[in-house]
Amino acid sequence: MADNNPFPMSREELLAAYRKMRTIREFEERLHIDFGRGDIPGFVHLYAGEEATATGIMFHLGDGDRIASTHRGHGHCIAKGVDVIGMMKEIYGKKGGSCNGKGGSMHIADLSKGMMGANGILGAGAPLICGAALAAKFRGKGEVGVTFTGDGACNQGTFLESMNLAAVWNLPVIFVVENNGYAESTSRDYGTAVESFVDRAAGFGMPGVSVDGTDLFAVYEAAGEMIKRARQGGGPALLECKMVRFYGHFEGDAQTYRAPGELDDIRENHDCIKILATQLKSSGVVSADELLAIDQQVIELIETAVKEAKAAPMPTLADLTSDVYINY
Ligand SMILES: Cc1ncc(C[n+]2csc(CCOP(=O)(O)OP(=O)(O)O)c2C)c(N)n1
Ligand SMILES: [Mg+2]
Repeated sequence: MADNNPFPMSREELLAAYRKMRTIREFEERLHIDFGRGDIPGFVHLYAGEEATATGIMFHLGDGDRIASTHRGHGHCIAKGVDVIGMMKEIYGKKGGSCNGKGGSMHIADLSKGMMGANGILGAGAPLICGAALAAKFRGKGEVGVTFTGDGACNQGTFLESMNLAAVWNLPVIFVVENNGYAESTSRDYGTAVESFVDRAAGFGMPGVSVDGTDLFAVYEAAGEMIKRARQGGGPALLECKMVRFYGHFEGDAQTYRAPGELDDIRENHDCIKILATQLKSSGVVSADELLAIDQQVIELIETAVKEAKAAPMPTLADLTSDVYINY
């Protein structure tokens, strides 16, 4: 393999990033199939297509850094290090899941990993992360908070109020706007007046940058600078990541609002994993065989996760009242 690495990550980090992205994709593709078979209860929103954003950002975070996620949160969880088998059990509604099967897809949380929770309420992650960032500021260890918000949810008052609060209190928060072009079936341009979400950052006195969210390295570098600045007391920033989603808003969405050929174009020309794999192979830093080996290991991991999720017991009636209140 060539010594000459043109990427902003080491060879080991490149392989780890590829593994994360493939794990998210395989997890989501499998949920798509299993949900279609009727195996999964509840509601599921898939993150497939958006993997480069979660991975590029989370690479800079440790367990002490907090994130607040969205209704489309599986990718954030996996990138932040939440156990994949526990997540699969959770989505199947089983005991032993990340929240013992009582949360499901939209409430996966793991505080030991700094993952404060997926969230079914649009715009609710932003005020939560301000609280976490305020605590981090008082602790003084340089920890940061990152909140993810979709292009639709950015129009919620909670999001805008949180940006103001974070700026006034100089909190270590990164507001990540995941702009996938749609809020359910409403296109971004129909629901939002500004050209770019970055235009809003100046209105709250913070820097903002817009990147191609399907480009792992663009996300990685922009997030890295903002996170470093926040750790050093520089305050909040906004990062817009423009991206695509491979599936409908939710599983079962007929997607009649898509233009003809739109999905084919997305899969063909805007697949962040395909783009990364091509870059890695053509640079000579990573071989095709190394990537294939990772693909195989990821497929086996997800197969194991599904088997364990199916075999795990359901929560009992007695479990209904546990974990409701915290004991001090
Ligand atoms: C406060 C609130 N209003 C409305 C909804 C219903 N809802 C769920 S997802 C969604 C669209 C979100 O779009 P966006 O923020 O762009 O995120 P994406 O689904 O594209 O990731 C809506 C309107 C909700 N969950 N919460
Ligand atoms: Mg959206």
